[in-house]
Amino acid sequence: MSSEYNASSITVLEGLDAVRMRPGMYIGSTGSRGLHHMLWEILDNAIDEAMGGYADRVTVTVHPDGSVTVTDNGRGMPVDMHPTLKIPGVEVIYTKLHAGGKFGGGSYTYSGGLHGVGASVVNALSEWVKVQVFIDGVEYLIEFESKYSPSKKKVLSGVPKAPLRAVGASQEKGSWVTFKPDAKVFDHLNWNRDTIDRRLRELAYLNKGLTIVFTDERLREGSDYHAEYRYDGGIVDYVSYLNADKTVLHPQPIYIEGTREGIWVRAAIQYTDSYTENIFSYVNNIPTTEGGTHETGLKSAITRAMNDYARRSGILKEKDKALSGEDFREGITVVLLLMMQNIQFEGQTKTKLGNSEARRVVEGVVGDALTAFMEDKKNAELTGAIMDKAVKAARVREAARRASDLAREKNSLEAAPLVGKLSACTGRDPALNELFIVEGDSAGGSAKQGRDRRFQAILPLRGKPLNAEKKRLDAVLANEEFRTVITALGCSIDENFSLENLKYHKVIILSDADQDGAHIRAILLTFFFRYMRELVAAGHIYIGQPPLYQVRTAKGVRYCYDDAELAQVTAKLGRGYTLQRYKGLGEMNPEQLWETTMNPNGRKLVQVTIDDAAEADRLITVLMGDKVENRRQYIAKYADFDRKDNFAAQGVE
Ligand code: 1YM
Repeated sequence: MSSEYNASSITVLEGLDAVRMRPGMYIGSTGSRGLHHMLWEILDNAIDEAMGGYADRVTVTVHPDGSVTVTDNGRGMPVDMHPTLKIPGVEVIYTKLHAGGKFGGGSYTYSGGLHGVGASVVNALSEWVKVQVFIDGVEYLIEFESKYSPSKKKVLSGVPKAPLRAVGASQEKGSWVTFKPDAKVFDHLNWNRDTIDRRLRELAYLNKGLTIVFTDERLREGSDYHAEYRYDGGIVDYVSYLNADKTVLHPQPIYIEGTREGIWVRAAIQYTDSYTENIFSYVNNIPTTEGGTHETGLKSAITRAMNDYARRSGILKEKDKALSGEDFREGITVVLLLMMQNIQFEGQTKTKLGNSEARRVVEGVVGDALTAFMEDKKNAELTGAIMDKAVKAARVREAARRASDLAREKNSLEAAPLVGKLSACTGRDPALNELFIVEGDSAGGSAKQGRDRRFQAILPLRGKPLNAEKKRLDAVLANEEFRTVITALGCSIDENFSLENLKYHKVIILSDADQDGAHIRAILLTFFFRYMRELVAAGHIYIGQPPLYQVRTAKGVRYCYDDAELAQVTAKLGRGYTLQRYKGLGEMNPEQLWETTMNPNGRKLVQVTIDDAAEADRLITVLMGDKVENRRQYIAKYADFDRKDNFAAQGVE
């Protein structure tokens, strides 16, 4: 961060028209995701300023008209003239595509920039942008707008309304940016408070000591939503937060920090008494949901350092086999954060780190730190507890393997017969095929008769599957209901999971609209999340929405999917209708079930996505874990919990 900025260090590539022509290429979509990317771009610049050590406070304010203000209290964007363009630095940043010290290297050593497209793209796709810069007691202002030019017969985007000017004296310092995304570009301007809130909290955890303030002014006057995040413990606080509803083996997470080959590594690790492993990794503040080289390095480090220790200390005798990585990761929660240049993303959703040097560096930093930690007499008790847990995990795993030959079983499940359970479809294209997992035999029967057998397969669940949250893999595999699901899907589970072998690209959970149905749905989601997370991440899991009511009149029938719709429909009809409330799927005959719930033309499906794996994990722990009191409180707080769960629900059909 030592290199001096001046306007000449900004490299200039091209103008803004290209962005208007193809917004999707620059921000991914013009839907909700693209809209929020606009905010992340501006926010990135503010966070970068804080990461450089120049700012300690960032604010985000959503206004009622759909505009958003982002501020930081840093150095302020450059206002001096660019030597060749002869316009102020701030104007270059907002009007020239790819302008920014970010791309020249040098000043922005660790710039995240998920999309790297920057402020100019936001300007190009906004109706207007207002930039205020506060430097040395002076406030500077420049405003941009996009508007139709009759002479050029096109929209000119992001044009300065007037040259940058000093508007007066001010005690502030830093940069303030207000922008209103163009309603002609975006499908809507509905900012999602939860999405913003979660991202800001996450950023506060990742940037120790930074204060992030969020205000949503869209509520009634005088009742703005207000949140303030600041974590002086950084990712250590983050891990404690993630484990708040679990029973931990040690109160204080293990903290590791180090820099090698220009890559900065931080990790916080804490063991719980659960059986699942949870690793949340980030590179330059960007979540790497699909993992990648840094996670591989982390895992190798843990396995190697802990096995070495087990040997040295005599826990493992000469004749003993080394413990497996899984054994050392049972019950672990890790937050791993890297800062590095030239990040390469791979994978289905481009959230998998590909840089090979990251693996080497993380393995080195974490391995050395863990070894030192375990050798330290102060940590003898915890080290012993970790070793005990791993040895126990290995023993259980070994016993299970011997009893049922687990490893082979995981693979052979695909071939196991499903006679009498699955009603397969005739089509052979997984991309078109749908699997309905249906609660109960009677509903299963209706679904089987009502379906379009060319692409719809039916799998009725007889009993309640067990709660995967409280069980190890061997118990999950021993469960009849889960075995059928795994066999039907064909993609195996856990370490053996392979998305390519998935036989149905839509997996639709269909359960009754009652407590039991909600429970079965939660159990299935927990299972998918714990053992087939990629399936959820790739958007293959859906929740079917059967109607709650049938309203019959002389003219025909209407189905209503919730109470609000029912109220609307009956209000319109006045009198002269009969109302039937469906208590379960089983009450519908095959034709009705097809018409209301299965027919792709007209049915409602809710797609289950993981926007935020860390938050989803915390929620599953609360809802499916052991701490009954926390669950009670949570449910009391969010009465419609199964809609608010952190699998973001998106209506798609
Ligand atoms: C609310 C958004 O953009 N803050 C911000 C941006 C910059 C600077 C400071 C900055 C950076 C540097 C030097 C440097 C940017 N500068 C550039 C560019 N907040 C917000 N605060 N002086 C000021 O990197 O050396 C791009 S962003 F291009 F000038 F380097």
